[in-house]
Amino acid sequence: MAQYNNHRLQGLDYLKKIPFSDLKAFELICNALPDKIHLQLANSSTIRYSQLFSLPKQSEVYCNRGTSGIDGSTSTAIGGAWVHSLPTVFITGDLSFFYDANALWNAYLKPSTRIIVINNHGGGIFRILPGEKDTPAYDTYFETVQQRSAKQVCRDHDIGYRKASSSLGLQWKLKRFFKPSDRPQLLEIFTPRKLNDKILLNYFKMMQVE
Ligand SMILES: Cc1ncc(C[n+]2csc(CCOP(=O)(O)OP(=O)(O)O)c2C)c(N)n1
Repeated sequence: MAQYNNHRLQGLDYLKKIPFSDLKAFELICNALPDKIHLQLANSSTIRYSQLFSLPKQSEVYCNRGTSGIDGSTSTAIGGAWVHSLPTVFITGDLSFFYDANALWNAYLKPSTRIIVINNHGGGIFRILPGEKDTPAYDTYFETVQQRSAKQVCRDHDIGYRKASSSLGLQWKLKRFFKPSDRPQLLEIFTPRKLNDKILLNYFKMMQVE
C-alpha cells in the first residue's frame, strides 16, 4: 500500500508540472464533470485516458470497448442520451467524432447533451502505441493527420460551440459548460499532437521511479 501511494504521489506531482496536453485535458475534464451523469466514452485514447482519473461516483459509464470501433460512438451517445434520464456527457477524439458526425443529424438531440471533442489532429492512439511515428506513410495511413474543426458541424446542427487550447482556457470553459441550456453544447479542445504521446508515456515512467 505504501508503495502504491508513493507511485500515486509521484504521478500527481508529475501532473502538476506538465504543459497542456491530452493528459492534462483529461485531468481537468474529470475534475469538472458533474456528479450525476450518463457518461459515454469513445474509442480509443478517450477510454484509456479516462481510466487514469476518478470519475464521478454516481455516473454511469458506457464505452463500446469490446469491438473498439470508432464508427458509432457518437450515434451510441446520442441514442443513449434520448433514453437516459441523466444528462449525457460524451467524450470523443476528433477522428471518431468526424467519422460519425451524421449521428447529430436528427430531431432528437437533447438540450442537456454535452459533447467534448479532444482534437489532437488525428488518431492520437497511434502515437502512443509502438511504431515508426512521424513518417509521411505513418502520418497518412496510421495517424491520419487532419486539420478539421468541429465548429462547422455544430453550425450545421445548431449545437452551441466553444473551444479551448490551454489549461487556463479549458478550466474557464468547463466552469460554464455544464450549465443548463436550450441546445446541446460542444467543447472542442485542441491539444499538441506531437507532445501528447511523450507526456503520457513519461507519466507512466515517472510513477515507476523507485
Ligand atoms: C471503424 C473503425 N475503423 C478504424 C479503427 C481503428 N482505430 C482505432 S482508434 C483510431 C483512431 C481514433 O482517433 P480519435 O478518434 O481522434 O481518437 P484519439 O486516439 O486521438 O483519442 C482508429 C482509426 C476502429 N477502431 N474502428
